[in-house]
Amino acid sequence: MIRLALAIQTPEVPKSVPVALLQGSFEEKLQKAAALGYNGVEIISTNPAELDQQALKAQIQALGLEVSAIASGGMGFAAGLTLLNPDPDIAALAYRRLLALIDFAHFLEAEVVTIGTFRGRAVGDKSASLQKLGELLQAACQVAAPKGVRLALEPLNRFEGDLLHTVAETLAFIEQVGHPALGLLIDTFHVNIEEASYTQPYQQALAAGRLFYAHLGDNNRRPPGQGLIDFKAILTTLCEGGYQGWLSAELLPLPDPDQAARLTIEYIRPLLGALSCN
Ligand code: LER
Ligand code: MN
Repeated sequence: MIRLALAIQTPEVPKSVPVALLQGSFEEKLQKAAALGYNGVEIISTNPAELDQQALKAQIQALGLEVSAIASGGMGFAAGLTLLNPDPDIAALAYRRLLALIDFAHFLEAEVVTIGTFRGRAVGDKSASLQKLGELLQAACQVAAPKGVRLALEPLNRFEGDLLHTVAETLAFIEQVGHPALGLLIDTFHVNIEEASYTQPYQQALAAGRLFYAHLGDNNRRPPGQGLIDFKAILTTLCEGGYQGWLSAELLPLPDPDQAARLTIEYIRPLLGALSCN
């Protein structure tokens, strides 16, 4: 079954992440997600060691929610940490935090850790940077896989990254790294900028058995239905391709963080309900 989640940030993240949803304390966010009918939450964290993880897990479970993924989207933006950072001390700290996110995912029984902007930008030669990124992700996958955690690498549009924009090139990179715990996160917002089809990238990733996770946001990064993207076509492709993972709202908090969460589920639930596979 395809399940719905939304991205929320934990209290230790030092800044408001622009694509995190819901207002209030962390517990209030969880309550709102459950009340809106979401199946799970994608947790944006930058330093899980600062959290009372046991209490957080109890709150999540008490509400009947699951954790769809642990997201690294706050690392670069809010904590200044990127895996390819030109400062070796910062890059080393970023890698240690990636391992902490993997442990956090394991603790919360989340199957995925996302890698989007957290990879950072190329330092000098792009192929050398990709080589370095491949080595880091290979090493992280070796830690993650025995814990039942997988890494989902996200193609990013050209304005937010300079490495791996399309699904085809990200898939080729993933195949080259060659670890079964490394796969794709496809975000409709980036697809809309970089791809030539709304559906073919999903078909390609599914056919390769590498679609681990999906982000939802319209072309203007507002909630689905507030822009131009053909979500019915994308959901039909996912369904027909046998996708059994999460769809997670990661989008601008417009018109406000709570309404964006409500508008997303009000639009996507009926589309999902009409699918023969769900
Ligand atoms: C950023 O635009 C994004 O889509 C996040 O998932 C990246 O970390
Ligand atoms: Mn995304």
